Order: sequence, then structure tokens, then C-alpha cells
Amino acid sequence: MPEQDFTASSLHSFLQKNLLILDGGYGTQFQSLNLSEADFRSGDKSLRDHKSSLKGNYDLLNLTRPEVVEKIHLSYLTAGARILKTNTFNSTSISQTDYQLSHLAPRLALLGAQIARRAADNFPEKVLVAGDIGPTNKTLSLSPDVARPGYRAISFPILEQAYFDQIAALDEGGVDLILIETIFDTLNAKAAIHAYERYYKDFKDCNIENLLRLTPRSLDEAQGRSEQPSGAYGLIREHGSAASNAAFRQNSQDKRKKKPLWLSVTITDRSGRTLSGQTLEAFWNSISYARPAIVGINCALGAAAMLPYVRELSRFANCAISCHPNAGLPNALGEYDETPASMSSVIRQMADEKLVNIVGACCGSTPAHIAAIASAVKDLPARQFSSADNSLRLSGLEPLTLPAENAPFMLIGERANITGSPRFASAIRSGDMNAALVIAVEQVRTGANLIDLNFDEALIDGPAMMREFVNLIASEPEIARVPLMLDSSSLATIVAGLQCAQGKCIVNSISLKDGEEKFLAAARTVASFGAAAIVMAFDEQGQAADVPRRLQICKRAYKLLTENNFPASDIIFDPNILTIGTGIPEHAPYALDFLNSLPLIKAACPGVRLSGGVSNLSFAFRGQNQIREALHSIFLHHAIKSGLDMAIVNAALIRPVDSIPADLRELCENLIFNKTPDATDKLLDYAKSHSSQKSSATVTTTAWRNLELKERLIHALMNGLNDFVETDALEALKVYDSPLQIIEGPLMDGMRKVGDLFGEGKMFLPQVVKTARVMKQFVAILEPHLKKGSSSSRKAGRVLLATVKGDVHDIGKNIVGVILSCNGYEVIDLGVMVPFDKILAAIHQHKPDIIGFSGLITPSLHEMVYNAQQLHKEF
Ligand code: THG
Repeated sequence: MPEQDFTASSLHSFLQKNLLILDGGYGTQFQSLNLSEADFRSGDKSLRDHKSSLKGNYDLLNLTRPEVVEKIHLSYLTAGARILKTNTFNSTSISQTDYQLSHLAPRLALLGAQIARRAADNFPEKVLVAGDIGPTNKTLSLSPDVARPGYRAISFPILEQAYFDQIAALDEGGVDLILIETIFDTLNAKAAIHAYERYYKDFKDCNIENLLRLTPRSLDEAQGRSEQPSGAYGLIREHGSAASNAAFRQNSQDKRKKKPLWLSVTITDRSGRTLSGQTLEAFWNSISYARPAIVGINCALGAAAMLPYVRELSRFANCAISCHPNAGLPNALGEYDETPASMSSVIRQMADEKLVNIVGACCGSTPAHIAAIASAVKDLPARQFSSADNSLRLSGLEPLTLPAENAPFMLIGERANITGSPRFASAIRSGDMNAALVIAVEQVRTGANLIDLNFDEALIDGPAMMREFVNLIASEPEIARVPLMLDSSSLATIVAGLQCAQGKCIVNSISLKDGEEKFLAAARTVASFGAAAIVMAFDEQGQAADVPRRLQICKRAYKLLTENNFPASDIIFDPNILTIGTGIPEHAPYALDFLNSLPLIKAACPGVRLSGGVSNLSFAFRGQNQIREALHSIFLHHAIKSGLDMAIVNAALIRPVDSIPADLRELCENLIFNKTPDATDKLLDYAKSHSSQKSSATVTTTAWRNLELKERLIHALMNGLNDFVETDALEALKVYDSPLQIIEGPLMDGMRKVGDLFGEGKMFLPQVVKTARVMKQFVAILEPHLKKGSSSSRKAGRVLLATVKGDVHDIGKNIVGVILSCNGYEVIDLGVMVPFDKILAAIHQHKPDIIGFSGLITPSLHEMVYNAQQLHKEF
């Protein structure tokens, strides 16, 4: 093992030569020690009288019982691990909030790094230390409040700052790698990546001493924690510098090298998606811009369930791959069933197939598991990989990967644009977000592969509207499926969108119109969120209209971008589709010149893509939809042949050229190719004589309205469609004997089907949440019609939910609460860190039909078993 610090590339060659062993779970090990509340408080005066319970806050042991932490590190090294995770999974101000220890988070991270470093350095063989960063207990892509799908419990800048502090402390403590793991929401991971990049760019300004002197008050002041930030880009710096001003600043020491990045995702559901709904490749497309040295899969459903995903990841990841599974799912006794033998045999299979470079284990595993894994893969080779990848990797919930050669042409829906669609404009101006979302969903249904979003209008708060709309889209799986194109002339509006999108977006657009400095600054901002960019053929002199200017500007922009490490595959040039048929002679060659410039730009700028806004072409024919459609379809046909890769269009109106009458096609081509001076007039004549023919736009998304009532109710529910909830509910009230029959009949049938599909992996969480919202809307309409006296029988039951003592994780509990309450259950939620006596008191008070305990960390299993035993004694 080389003695010097690893850079990403030296680590890559090392990892291809050696299959490395990572350690296992820490929770199970801490738990077996039966530590008391006093252990968690020992040795630190300020903790003695701390109000909230601290048991279960394992990162705190870095401060109070460091020797215990070090001993566990040592037990894993003895078992054969050569990479240690620091005990810092929850050492962020966010995760420590519920313990009221936010101000200690950087200290816990620093100490955690130092303890693991010490254990590693005292070991006779070389050991790597991975600074461990968990997802926190908040999620940027999901709303905890079903009634407000656009709401978020935390914002990107606040989470980013918390990660920044954690990374600064881990780096100060001497870690070799930065490991962002158990990623269940890619946007959270993007905040951590953003912090990682910012730290290694700006760490000269950091003074860790000040960070460690944070008090609860100074932290609140520095991070403005009580208020929701507006999220404009400046705020990242502002939050960064506010905390940094308080925390770091002086004492710049340029001593640290950028540590390689390691990202590990968690596939939580049977459909192979993250909690926030992304598929594995969509996740990869979102984060590959960060060029991680290692990408992996961890936690989740156990080794065997992970094998297919590790195979899938190895097909596209151009870096090292890691896998550290749970020891299965916990059983009814709170124990993990997967034995060292069973786990290691699956891991051996992964190594046999040359899929992995690092293997280890996660929750529920022990040194015995690691020893078994180490011996099972001994002498097996590591995965080989090459880092080349020229694809443009976009994503929403699903991937949109465009290889450099032979990629299919992509349509970008143009209608969610306040200046491009009067209907969208009036929806946005009147605040009718549902109507605006319907326009976005129509784009996808009529064939758009991406959607363009634009809110640029004088009277609209662009960043706020962009933030709200992108957040709302996250709750609409049918829209969220596709990548977003964030269209604005204001960088603040674009950043607001980037801070809310977990997928890989395209920014529309940047250009040289305000000079090189502003151009590169915008490009850096775009790149810091991992987005691709449309680069318009504009410069200080204005827009390019002829071939030489188009080429010259694109070449100049290409050189600037690629010299500044902007990947060529993330550059999409837009050489300006300008309006023809205006009657002005200078405009006549616009279309032809655009087409002619395409192959020249591609040849001069290897690796880029080309795009354009097609509807601009025909502004002169406003109101003549038949002509506009024909012109667009024919123009696209030729542009694709010349190398256009994607276009902003009204997807519903693009049709095959063959379906356009030959005479109309000829007239269009005369205009596009500037063949005859009277082309415009001839087209207008044609329009007059064919005015009876309708545009081809027919959106057939309402066929389901012809179904029987019962089928319609089920269809609406299962697909999360709320447009006709009221109509159908009122019709059902006339047909069924009682509202209760509607709820218990077709609606419950639909919900049962949703449950089955989710269980089979055929639906994923954001879809389920959406169906639950429609159920709630049905029930809200039916409820007033329930007869007095029957309303109590309508309640499906009363449910008491609590995250158990010692645990602060409540995302799962909140989701269960949302879905149950939408299904007619009365939900009483006791919150997090709830001790048994409080649960018992609530049971006596509320007399629930069902009690649900929630928790994420290993000791919660113990607490749940304890709670269950106590309940058996009591009842
Ligand atoms: N390049 C890039 N981005 C762009 C453009 C471009 N964004 C905006 C625009 N141009 C592309 N989008 C549209 C959207 C709608 C229309 C034109 C371009 C359009 N709308 C009808 C109209 O104005 O006549 C609306 C009529 C109606 O709905 O009634 O034509 O070039 N990078």
C-alpha cells in the first residue's frame, strides 16, 4: 500500500489491484456493551445535567467513552478489515438537534476521526479511515406534511452548511476518504457533495478551533436555523460565510489535499428505488458529476437482495464499487438473521463475478461477519473499470442516458413556460398550481422526454416560484420521472430550482453575452450542482445569426468551459433557431444557416450536444397552427439529420413528415431552405384554402373517463389522479346506498391493489403517497355525507405511532402516518425519542386499535422488543 495520501487516481489503481475489506456495523457492537445513560454522559460536565435523554446517541461516545469506540475499531481490524468507518454517522448539527446537541456535532466528528485514525495508525498494517457521513433524519425531496406536498422540513443551504462543518471536522481529524453513505435521498447527498467541494475549495478560510467553540446560541445565530432561507444562491455563501465567519476564517493553512469521495446509496424498496423514488441508474446519473472514487450500495434488505443491484451498478459506474449490506432485515425479536456464513457466501459471489472493489457490512453485522467475508474473498480479484464515459447522463426519478453515438432524439416539452403558454401563465398568475402541474404532466404524456420550466416574468418572484414548482413536481411521479430543464435568465432562479431537484438537470441557459468572467462564474455554479448547461450562441456583440458567428462563439465558449474542467458531455450548444417567414429579407436564410452550422459546431467541439427552441421558427405564422406544425416537423426532420440531439418543442404537435401532405411539405421546404422568395405568401395561401383542417393536437389522456363508475374510482385512486374526484364522488353518492359503501368498496379495493403492487415492487413510494392523497380527497368529500352515528364506524381505526426512546429517525413513521391517515385511520403521533412510560400513558388515554413503533438505528430494535414485552405484561 503506498504510504502517501491517496488521490482519486492513485486510489483507483490501488483498488483495482486489491479487493479491500471494510468494517461492519457499530450499533450492534455498542448495544452488546449494555451502556447506561451515565456512560453517554461520562467525563463531560456540561452533559451531566443535560435535559434530554442521550442513550442511543452513539456518536456522543466519541467524546464520553472514546476507548469503547476504539476497541470496536480494533475488533474489526483484527477480524480482517482494512478500512474503518468513523463513528460519525450522526455527527451533524441536524441529526444532533433532537438530542439538543447540535453545537457539539463538529467536535463529535473531529473526535470520531481522531479515534479511528489512532486505531488505524497503531495497527501493524496500513489501514484507511473513511470519514462517515449519514443522510441525517431529514429529507429534502419529500414533504412530511401530506396536505402540503411543496413543503420541506429543511432547506438545501442549511443542510449543506451542516455537512460542511462535519466534513471540515473529519478532514481535520485526518481521514483518508470522505464517505457519504446510506443515501436514501439523492438531494441530501448532493448537499453533502456541494459541501465537500466547497470545503476543499475554501478550506484555507477554515479555523477548526472556532468551529469547536460553537455554543447552542452561536450556532442558532450563525445558521439562522429558525427561519426558512429563501434559497437564492447567495445564501449558500451567506450561510456558509455566516457560520464560517463565526466558526473559521483566520489561521489559513494550506495543508490538506482533497480526499477521495465515496458515495453509497440505499435501495429501500422492492421496486429497486431509493426512498425518494430514484432508480439506481438515475441516482448514478445525478451524482456521477462528482467523479466519486468509489460508489456503492449499503444497508437495506440484506446481501442476497443486493446482488442484482450490484450487478446493475457495475454496468455503468466508471469507478470502484463497494457493497456493505445489512445482516438481513431485523426479525420479530429485533435480531438480524443473516449469519456470517450466509452473508459471506453472497459476497463471495459478488467477488467471483468481479463486481466489487470493497466489501464489508452494515447494520446488524459483527466482527464474525467481517472475518467470514475476509476469508471468503481472500485472493479473489477486484473489479476492473475504466473511467471513460462520454454519455450525457440526465435523470429525474428515472435515467435519461444519451450515449455519444447513436443516441435517440429527445423532445423537451416547451409548455410549462410563462412566456410560451398563455394557459400556463394564467395558472401561475392566479396561483393555481394544480392547473400548472396538469400542463407539465400533459407534456410528459404527449411524448416529452424532458420538460422546460420558465417563470421569468416581472411580477413573479422567480426563485420562490421555481422552488415551489420543483418541490411540487417531486410529489408527482409521472412528471418527476423525467429530467428538468430549468429555464431562466436569472441565475438565482436557476439555483433555486437546482437546490430542489434530486435528478440531473439541464440549465437553460448560460452565454457569453455579459463577458467571460460572468460566463465562467455561472458555469461554475451550474457545475457545482452537477447540472448540464445549454450554452446559447450569444456573446458581448449579441446573438449569432450567420454560420461563421455561430461557429466562432461556440468554439470560444467550448475552449473556456473545457479549460475550466466543465465536461464536454455536459455542454449543449443552442445555435439560435430564429424566426423565418417574417418578410424581412435578412431573415430568409436563418433556418438554413442554423442547419448548416450544426455539423461544423460538432466537428469543432468534440463531445458536445446540440439543441434549439423549434417553435421560435414559426412565430410569423401565429394562429396558423397547421402551418406551424408542418414547419416544425419538417424542420426537425432535417435538423436531426444534420446532428441536432434535442429540441424544445410542443411535443404533442410534432408528427411524422410522411403524414404531411406533399404539397404542404414542399412549400415548407421552400421556406426553410430559402429556395423561393414567395415561400411565405404561398404558405399563407395554402393555409387559407385549407383552413377547415384541424391541427393534429389531440391529447388522449382522458379515455379512462368512459369506464364504469366503479372502475373510474379505482383508476383515479391507483393513478393518483385528482381532477375528477369531486365529480365521481358526487356521482357515487347517488349510486351507492351509503358513503361508507363507497369507501369500503371501490376505494378500499383500489388501496388494497396499491398495497399489493408496492409489495411486489411494481409501485414506488412517491406513487403510493400520491394515491394516498387522492384517497384523502375522496374521503373529505364523502365525510360530510356520512350519517351521524355512523361516522365513528367509518374510522378504519385509531393508530398510535412513536419513534422509540434513543432514536430520532422518523421519516418512515411519518410516511406510515400519512398513508394511514389518508385511508381513514385516526393517527396519534407521539414524535421521536418516546420512552415506554409515555407510550403507556398515551395508550390509556387514547385506547388505540394499533400501536406502531419506529426506529432506524440498531438499539431501537432492543427498545422495541422491550416495549413489546412490557405491553404483554400490561395487557
Ligand atoms: N432556446 C432555448 N430556450 C428557449 C428557446 C430557445 N426557451 C424559450 C423558447 N425559446 C422555447 N419555448 C417556446 C415556448 C412556446 C412557444 C415558443 C417557444 C410558442 N408559444 C405559442 C405562441 O407564443 O404563439 C403559444 C400559443 C398558445 O399556447 O396559445 O410558440 O430557442 N435554449
